[in-house]
Amino acid sequence: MSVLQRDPQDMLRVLDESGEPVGEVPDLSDEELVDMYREMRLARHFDTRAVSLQRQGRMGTYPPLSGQEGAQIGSAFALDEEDWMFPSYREHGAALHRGLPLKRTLLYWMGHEKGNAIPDDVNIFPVAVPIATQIPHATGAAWAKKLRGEDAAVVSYFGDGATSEGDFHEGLNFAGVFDTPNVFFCNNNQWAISVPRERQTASQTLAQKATAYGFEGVQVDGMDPLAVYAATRAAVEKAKDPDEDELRPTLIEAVQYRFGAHTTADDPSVYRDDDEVAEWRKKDPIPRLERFLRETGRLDDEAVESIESWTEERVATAIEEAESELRPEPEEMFTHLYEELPPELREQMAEFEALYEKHGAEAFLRE
Ligand SMILES: Cc1ncc(C[n+]2csc(CCOP(=O)(O)OP(=O)(O)O)c2C)c(N)n1
Ligand SMILES: [Mg+2]
Repeated sequence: MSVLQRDPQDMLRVLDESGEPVGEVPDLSDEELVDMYREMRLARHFDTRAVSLQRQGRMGTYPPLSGQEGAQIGSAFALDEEDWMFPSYREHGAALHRGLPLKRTLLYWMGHEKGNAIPDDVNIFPVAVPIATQIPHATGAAWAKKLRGEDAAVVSYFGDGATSEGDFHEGLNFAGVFDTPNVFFCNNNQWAISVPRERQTASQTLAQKATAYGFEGVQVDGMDPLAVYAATRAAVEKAKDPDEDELRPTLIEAVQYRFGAHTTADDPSVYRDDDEVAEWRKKDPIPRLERFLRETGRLDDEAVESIESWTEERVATAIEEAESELRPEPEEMFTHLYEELPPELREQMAEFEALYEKHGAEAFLRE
């Protein structure tokens, strides 16, 4: 029986908090399992460095992902080459697995348009900052895949807060009716900035919302990368090759926690207790997978050390590359949205140019 065929309130688990298997370990090679760990370590290290760059004034703003590596890397691992990813603004780890260079992610958060230029061979849509807007986009893209007879699944990522938006309902409802190859991946990290999960919905789970749209919804331990992989893999396979009595879409609710602030512009200590954070830190996906890999003889001190130096080097190189790009000119903020600027933006640009001429570059560019 598929791991998706379960009560949406019965959370799927593979590893417990100490890394002991409590469910069926998915069929991944030793190398793949170690790579999963390696990428989670890379995402964590990237995150730590990115927050510190922002604090040093070297980056505009940044949404941290620490705590969410299991959900991001575990799910991204489950995609095939031809599949597509529609991210929110926090999916740096998932995007990294898909082949988006770290340098691009850094440039994006440094306010550089080049950060938005996704390489042609990387099947990822640009970051969506407006909450839930990527969900109907993903449904549309999946519908297009189906109409063209292309065998690909479309995974969209969004938060618990996004489930309160109309776009969430519209995207999932349409997907059910048109039976599109979508995987709706909800990162329930317990908070939408300062709004707790309980204030989003009176439903017991977010996964159960799928029942109303007519397809499967599964709750998974989002800090257990192997459970996340198992659920996402089953959903991706079903999206492309459903049984006769199955609908293609799935809603996955990955239950997890963000250890850090919502973004570097947020101070979580004003709305949540340190005790809560400490409780969730015990579920940290990285030591959990590490213990499992060590216990099963797939990882040792030497391998961990080499992974650590590899992550440090890769992140340092990406930072160097991103910082060596020329800073964008301020008027570039007008130049990339439209082929032809609409009149009100033309006016704003002219106004900006006049101010720039009057006050000079120093007034606009901080060094
Ligand atoms: C349409 C829209 N409304 C409000 C905002 C402001 N905003 C940015 S992030 C956020 C909270 C989103 O929470 P959630 O969906 O749980 O995602 P998380 O940040 O926790 O990953 C809000 C309200 C926005 N970006 N877009
Ligand atoms: Mg959230």
